[in-house]
Amino acid sequence: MMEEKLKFAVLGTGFWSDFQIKGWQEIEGVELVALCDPEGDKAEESAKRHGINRFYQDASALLENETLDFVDIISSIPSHAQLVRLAAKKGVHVICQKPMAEDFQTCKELVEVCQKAGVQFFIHENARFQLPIRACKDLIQNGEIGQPFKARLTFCSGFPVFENQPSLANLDQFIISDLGVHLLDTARFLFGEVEQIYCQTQKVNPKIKGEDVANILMRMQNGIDCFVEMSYASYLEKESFPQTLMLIEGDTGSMRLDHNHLLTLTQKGKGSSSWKVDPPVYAWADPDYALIHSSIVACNLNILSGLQGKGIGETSGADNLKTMELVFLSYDSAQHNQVMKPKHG
Ligand code: 89Y
Repeated sequence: MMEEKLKFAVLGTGFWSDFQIKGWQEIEGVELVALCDPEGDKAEESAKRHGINRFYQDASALLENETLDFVDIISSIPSHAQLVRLAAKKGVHVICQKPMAEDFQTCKELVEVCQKAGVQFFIHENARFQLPIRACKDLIQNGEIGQPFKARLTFCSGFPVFENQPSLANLDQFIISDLGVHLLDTARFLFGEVEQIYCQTQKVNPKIKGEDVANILMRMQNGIDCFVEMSYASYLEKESFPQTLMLIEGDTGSMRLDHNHLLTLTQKGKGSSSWKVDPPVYAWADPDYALIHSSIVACNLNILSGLQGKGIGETSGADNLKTMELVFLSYDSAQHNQVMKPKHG
């Protein structure tokens, strides 16, 4: 017998939602039934672009009128909390874009609200689903570099992010909450939880509100030292947006993830070998973001398996709380020039 499709609505129809919707349309087992955006004709225009019949300006009206299994919240960061609460109250499962909320207290509250309402809560945190990052995790798990003791994750770019996403320029907290959240989650995915964290930030671009450079040093619970560096003020020989470059060292070897998804494995006594780990490129992807856009599909598939009870959705609200704690501890660390220790890891 054919399985019933899970019906869902998208809340928020800005720049990112087009790709998120296309990502869902790659996947069987779900049906997008309605869209909502409070701003002008945005929901109607998005509905036309994606062939969806029903659109709303008011999320409460949408939740009142539609029979849904879940919502995918792709709206502005300040609106996440209210929309998560609204959907949970209606007994609808929730997927919410990263970063979950503007402060840690609210993140904790949202996880609790969903738990109490008996609805599943996932964060669309897609970086850990990038194929080259998965390939590195496999190499670590297969023992190819022995016991890792040191890692560097680098995302330093001069890509004009504010052209496509102008709202990023107005965030009081910019690069760690928008981008660092991906890198910190990737570090947790690869190396486990964090013992302590120290961060320094800078604002180089005078036209934006928040910080655009952050350097974060973490000691992981298993003893690995992990340095995470990010910048949108870096004009480098090779522009690598939107790739996270990595160097991971273990006691019998190392791996380097380089530009154009080139992975190099070096093993003691055996030398080095390199190969490409290219992600699938979808026709609808923006070429500048193709790597991220392919990870949208992989992330959605994982969340869907969680919603259907077929597998474990890795990026549950409860799991993502640990990533969000690192985001806010990074800001605290930079503000007070202090090493911080997570409580929830
Ligand atoms: O919003 C950000 C994200 O999630 O990936 C890259 C980005 O588009 C700009 O930093």
